[in-house]
Formats: sequence, C-alpha cells, structure tokens
Amino acid sequence: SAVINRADYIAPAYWIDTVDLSFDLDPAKTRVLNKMTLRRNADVPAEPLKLDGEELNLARVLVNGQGTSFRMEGEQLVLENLPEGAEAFELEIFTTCAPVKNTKLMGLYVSNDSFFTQCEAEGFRRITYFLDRPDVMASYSVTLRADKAKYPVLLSNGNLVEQGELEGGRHFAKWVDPHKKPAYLFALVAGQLVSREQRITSRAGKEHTLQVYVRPGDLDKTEHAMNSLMHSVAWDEARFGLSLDLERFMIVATSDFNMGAMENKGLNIFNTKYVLANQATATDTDYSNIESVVGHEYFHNWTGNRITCRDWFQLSLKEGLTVFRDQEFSQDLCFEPSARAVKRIEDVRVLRTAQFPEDAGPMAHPVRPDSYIEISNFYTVTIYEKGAEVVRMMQTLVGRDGFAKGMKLYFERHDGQAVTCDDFAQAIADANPASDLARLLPQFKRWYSQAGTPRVHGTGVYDAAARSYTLTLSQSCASTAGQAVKEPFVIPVGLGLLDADGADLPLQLAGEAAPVAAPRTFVLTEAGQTLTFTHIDAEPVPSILRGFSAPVVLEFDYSDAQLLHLLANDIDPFNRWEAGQRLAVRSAIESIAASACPAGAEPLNDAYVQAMRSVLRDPALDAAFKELVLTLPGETYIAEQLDVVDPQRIHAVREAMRAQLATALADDWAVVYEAHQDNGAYTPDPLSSGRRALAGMALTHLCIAATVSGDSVWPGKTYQRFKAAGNMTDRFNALAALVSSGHALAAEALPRFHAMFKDEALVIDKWFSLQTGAPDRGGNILPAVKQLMKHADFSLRNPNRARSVVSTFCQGNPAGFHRADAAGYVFWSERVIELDAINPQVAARLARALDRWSKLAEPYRSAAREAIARVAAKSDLSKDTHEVVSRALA
Ligand code: B3K
Ligand code: ZN
Repeated sequence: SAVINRADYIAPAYWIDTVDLSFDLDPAKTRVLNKMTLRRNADVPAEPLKLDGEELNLARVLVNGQGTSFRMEGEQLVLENLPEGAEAFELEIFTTCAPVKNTKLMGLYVSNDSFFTQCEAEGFRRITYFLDRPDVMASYSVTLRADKAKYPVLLSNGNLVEQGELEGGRHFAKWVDPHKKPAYLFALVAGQLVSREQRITSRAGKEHTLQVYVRPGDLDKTEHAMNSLMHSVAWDEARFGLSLDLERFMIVATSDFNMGAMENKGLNIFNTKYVLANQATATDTDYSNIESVVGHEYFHNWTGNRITCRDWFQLSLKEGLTVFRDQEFSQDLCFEPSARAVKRIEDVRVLRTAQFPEDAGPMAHPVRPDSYIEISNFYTVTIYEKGAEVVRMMQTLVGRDGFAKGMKLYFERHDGQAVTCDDFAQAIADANPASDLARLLPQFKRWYSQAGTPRVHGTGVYDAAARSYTLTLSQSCASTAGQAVKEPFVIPVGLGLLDADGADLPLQLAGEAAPVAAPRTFVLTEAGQTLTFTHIDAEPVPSILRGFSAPVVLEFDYSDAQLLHLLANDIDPFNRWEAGQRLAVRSAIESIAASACPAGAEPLNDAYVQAMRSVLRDPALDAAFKELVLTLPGETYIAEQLDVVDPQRIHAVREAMRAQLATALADDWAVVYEAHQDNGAYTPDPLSSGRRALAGMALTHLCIAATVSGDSVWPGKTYQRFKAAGNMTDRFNALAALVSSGHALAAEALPRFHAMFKDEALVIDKWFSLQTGAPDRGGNILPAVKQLMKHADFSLRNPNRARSVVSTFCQGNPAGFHRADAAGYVFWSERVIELDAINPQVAARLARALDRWSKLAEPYRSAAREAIARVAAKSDLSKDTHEVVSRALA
C-alpha cells in the first residue's frame, strides 16, 4: 500500500468555495447531488482536478451546466478540460451510494433504521466526489429529502432555514452552515429521534438552543449529557473567552459508532456510551466519561473546527490540544484540590499504561508523524494523550495566564485557517516572549518530531560538611524506527526536597541570593544537568517530577524507606501515589524473578502492607485517592517494566498481591466498607463517586479474603448488595466483586443481571466485558469468550459489542489471552480477519493486541509472531490492518 509522507505536502490545485448538497435518502440507494463552485489555486502550478471518491456510483458530471469529459485514476475522478484562468466555475456531480451495505461505518450508513455519517478522516469521499483534505474549507448548504414517517427528523450542520412537505409522504429540510469547514466536519442525521432541549444565554448575552437527540425511550438518560454540555459552554467562555458561535448546537447518539464521538460542526455525533446515563444504568465512570467526551467534542468547536489541521500529520494540533482542554475542564469542575489530583493521576495512568507501550512498540510515532499508510491508524494515544502532555508542558513553561494569552494570539492569527503544530507552538511562545518556551522553542518542538519516551535518570548526593544536596539529572531516549539518535528534550521537572518530618524544604540553588518557596519547576535541557541546593541540614528525600510534569520515565534509586517517606508525607499527591506504585512494582518484579509463585505466596513486605493500612485509616485522605493508592499497578504496566514478559507469571504474582492485601487488611476493608455507605440521593460528583469506588474495592477484597478462608458472610452480603443496590455503580461493583473473586455466587448473579437489563444495550456490553475481562483461572476465560460469542445478544457488527467481548479479552485480559497453548492467538487472528471484512477500523485496533509480541517470553513469543504472520499473509487485507501487522513484523 502507498505510504503518505508529511514532507510531500502541497497545497491543493483548486479551492472549493461553496458546496450545495441534496440527498434523497434511501437505505438501499441514496442519491446525492453535489453542486460546487471551484477556482484554481493560483499559488501552485496548474494541475488536473483530482477528486477523491470511494464506493460511489457515478451517474453524471457537469461543468457550468454542460457535460464534460472525465477519467478515473483508481478511485479518483479526474477532470482535465476545466475553464482556464482565475474565474470560478460550477461543478455538478450526481452519484448514488448504498448506506445499508456500509458496515465500515465511514461515510453515510444506517444504524437502527436511522441515517448517520462519519467523515473524519476520509469518509466524505464515500458520500460524494470531493477534495477530501482538511485544508479545503467550503461553505455548505444541505437539502435532505426522505420519507416523513420513517425519518421525521432531518439534521445537518448549521441552521435550519427551510422545511416542508413533498409528494408521496416525503418531506425535506434545508440546512445552511454559516461557517466554512473542511469536509471531515460534514454531518447528516435522519431518523426517528427525540430530543431534550435547553435554551441558554451566553456571557456575551447571546441566546442558543442546545439539543440532545436520542431514540425514543432514551430521553430519561440525557440529563447528564445536557448538563455536561452547559458546563462546557460556560467553561470555555470563562477560561479562554471562547463563546459558542452557533444559534443551535446538537448532539445525536447512535449505538453503531467506530469510536467515542465526532465533533461535526454544530451536529456532534456520539456513541451512545458517551451520552446515555441514568443512575440505574450508568456507573460513576460512565458519568465522568460522558462529561469529558461531551466537553472534548464541544471544545473542538474552536480547537479543530474554527482552526483546523492543514494536513492529517497535524492531527495532534487539534487532538492533543483538545484533550488537554477536556482534562483541564474536568479538573476545573472539581471543587476539592484532592479531586483535581485524582483526575491527574487517572490521566497519567492512561498515558503510562497505553501510550508508553505504544511509544516503545512497532507503532511508535512522533506526536506529529512523518508518514502513514492509513490515517485512521493514527488516532492514537500518542496523538491524543502524549499530545496533551506536550500542550500541558507549554502551559507549565509559560504559566496558566501566559497560556491563555497564547491561545488568544493563536485565534487572532489563525481563526478560519488550516494550520500546523508549528503555528500553534509559535503563537504560545510569541505571546510569552520572556518565557522559557520562547527561549527554547526549536528544542521544545522535538516533542513533536521525536518518537519514544525519554528516560530521566536522577542521582542525589548529600554533603553534610557543605550542607548541600546535589541532584544530577540526565536524559536519554531509546531509538525508534527511523530515528536512531535522539536529541535532548526540554523537560520541565517539578521538584521538592522533603526533610525528615516530611515537610518541604525551601529551595536555594548555589548562587541564588535567597531561598524560593517550594515547589519549583526546573527545566532540563541538556543531556545531563546538576542542581546544587544549599543550606540543607540533613539528607532530604527528593520528590521529582511532581504532578508528572513531563511524559517521561523517571529513574531514581530510591530506598524503600525513602519511598515510604514520600508515600506518607509528600505534599504532591501525584508523587505520593507514585511512591506507592513504585513500591508495589518493586515487590512484583522481585517475585516475578523468583522461581515460582506458589499458592498463598505473599509478595508484599510488611512495611508496604502497613503503609497501605495507614492510608486506608488516614482520616485526612479522601476516598478516591485511597482507592487509587490501594490499586496495584496493572499487569500491562508491570509488563512494561520488564525486559522479558511472562504474562502468566505477572498475573499469578499480581493475584497473590491482591489476595495478600485482601487477607492482611480484612478488618480494615470491613470498616472501610461500612464507613462508605451513602444513603442519600445518588449524585455522580467526585466525592461521592470516590466513596463508592472505595466501598466497591473493599467489597472485592472482602470477597477475595472470603474465598481464601472459605467464609461465606461477605459473599452473601455482596450478593444482597447486588440485588438491593440503588444505583448501577454499587450494583455493578458488587457483581464485579463476586466475579473477580471467583465466588460461586457469581453464577447466580450474572444471569439475574442480564435478565434485569436485557433491553439496555450499554449495560449488556458491561455484562459481556465483565466476563471476558475476568481474572483467568486455569485457562477458563477463552472457552467462556467463545461461549459468549454464541449468545443471542452477541454481534461482531456492532463495534461496542465486538469490543466488549473480543477486545476486552485480547487487550484487557493478558493472562486469559496469552496462553501457553497459543489458543488465544489463534482466536485473535481469526477475529481480526473476520472483522477486517466488516469494519477495518475496528479490526486494526484489535490487531494491535500483539504490538508487544517481541518482549514476550517463549513459548508466547514465537506463537504470537506466527499468528501475526498468519494475518499478514491474508490477501486483500484492508490498508488499516495491513499497516498494523506489517509494522509489527518489521
Ligand atoms: N475527531 C474524532 C475522531 C475521529 C476518528 C476517525 N477515525 C473524535 C475526537 O477526537 O473528538
Ligand atoms: Zn478529539
């Protein structure tokens, strides 16, 4: 397949100024009339017009109303005899397509008898012939015609300007978008939908209508999405002075969707998973995900839509920035500082368990990639989450106000344009000329160009005679494909030094006249740098990379005692949590290295268990933070710390650690459980969800302890809780406690849960994934997965369902998946091939389950490679899957 290179970018030979689309919607054969005005781009050499198209039936092409000659070059429509000169001309193209056959869910498709579109990145070409690239921005007007009874609601971008009846029971609606946009932001929706509506007045005094459209029957699950949308509108005005630029803003939910949601101008289309919630069906996690995703898509209205990407290599321009914005939004909605810290820890956990492995594996790519085969493969944690960290570091270097000034300048310069990551960084730096960012900009931008996770190595030396503490920091970054040597990065390092009482010492560098109150941020720019702190009376414990101030791996040879000191005292909640994680990883690695992990093994040392007990009992800490500290590092995260990975051994050790925490702290878990019962009305705020999370964790440990001891009291209580719970979070946590501890009552609770929620697709997804992601016991999960695929509710065609069964198993259950008999890999290769024929994007995501095959111990390693080779050998693979498996084998 053809490789697209960033260096080959050239501006388009033509501009498209206006697009007038008419749709006659019919599932089997939709007719699309596309009337455009175009003009040559005088800045580039004359070229034929080459329009992208995919799976279209072409009926007619007219130029200025006259028939014209054209030819096909692959799937592109090529027009050569176009009017000369700078004059605009009209091009009219008539095509048809078959939405009901569209299983890729790109372009125009049918879901539950309604029509939806998905155009990013290159789906618009599946609707009509077009210059399907983000730097071609046009004004759109759209007329939709359809059967009125079947499709009473007809939506597109912008404002509804006309609607009415047509013959034969049909009707029409005409929409005009007042803003120019690239084709990837086009959307239409038609079907039987109902909406929740809210009128709001902006700070600027303008009135807007907000709408959330869902299927009839789901209206009682739209309140939280609407609240999240209202909060988003208010936040972007307050924090960045960015107001809603449309009279009407719509969100529509569909249950067939390849990813989370899509920021089409004025008409966001969402996976139901990120819209629908009520306390009976959604968990606290669902509520908080909905808030982030609604925020994220809304914030794209400025960062992505008003200013878009020049080309797809610049994807992080909008995605990294918008993830940063949604993270800040969620943090700003927290009233308590501790809740902000919890959000930060959760975000870092995602980065380190998903992005760090990506950066070290075959799909490693810079935040601004240099090449791709299929752009859909680059909607990655690197573009999104690492991209957000890069923006966060800019904010750290210029300060919060400086960053807001930078955003203002960015919009002054580029509103309405399609730009690059360089343009963004330049605006932030130019608005802060005296900042470290401005001084270091070219070097800072290595974060955009160099792939791989930098490692920062620290050593500390205390000199009692000189009363000084010298911290030496050095950085390195392993080579990645095509990038053998890495230049040093600009790394902001949040730093504090703790004294013996756990308090932060004032920080005074040698040469500085006076101490500066901690915390401070130092900027590491060299391969190695030394900081000497003076007036230090005793050896301190350094707290480095506070708040996770840069997306790096920090290596520091802490003693257990030092980590326990940080865990007990650090004023930085992130590093406090991190100290506990380091201790746990250390014990895990020691046990994994030891010859065997017999049943009843106790990998954790007493000091750690004691520290966990103190955390659980600490009245000053809130529940959500305790839950994070008590959560052991995941199996995937532990695997990344090892050179050779035996997933079975990691699982055995981590399960032994869980059992040990369950048994050793049994009395505390019981107290914690009883102390975190809320009897008031359900609210999904961070404090109450933290309490539910900790109570749920307690229940799981109590059930695990009971399975060890054979006691039946807590499993019984858990089953009662499962039956009587007043909200999904408590109910699901109880169910998960039974499943995760492997208690016999799970076999009674699971069918009961299914029967209770058989008509709630999103809950049934949870029911599937709870089982496919459950701890493997003697290889029992794969047979269960195969059995679940025969369930009447299973379908590979629905992405949410396919993910809840197949991806949860292959990507979320390492011990179930990596079997010595290779049956997990055989299953994986069959599913990848099967899905590839239906939906390449979903298949290519699943294909990445074996990204880290080369780190595996034998016999896994060879068997995994063989399975990848089997997929790669399949003829007519999609570009998507082909790119993933060929990179894995390279
Ligand atoms: N921009 C979309 C992602 C589109 C993915 C296309 N394969 C959602 C988001 O990031 O907000
Ligand atoms: Zn996005």
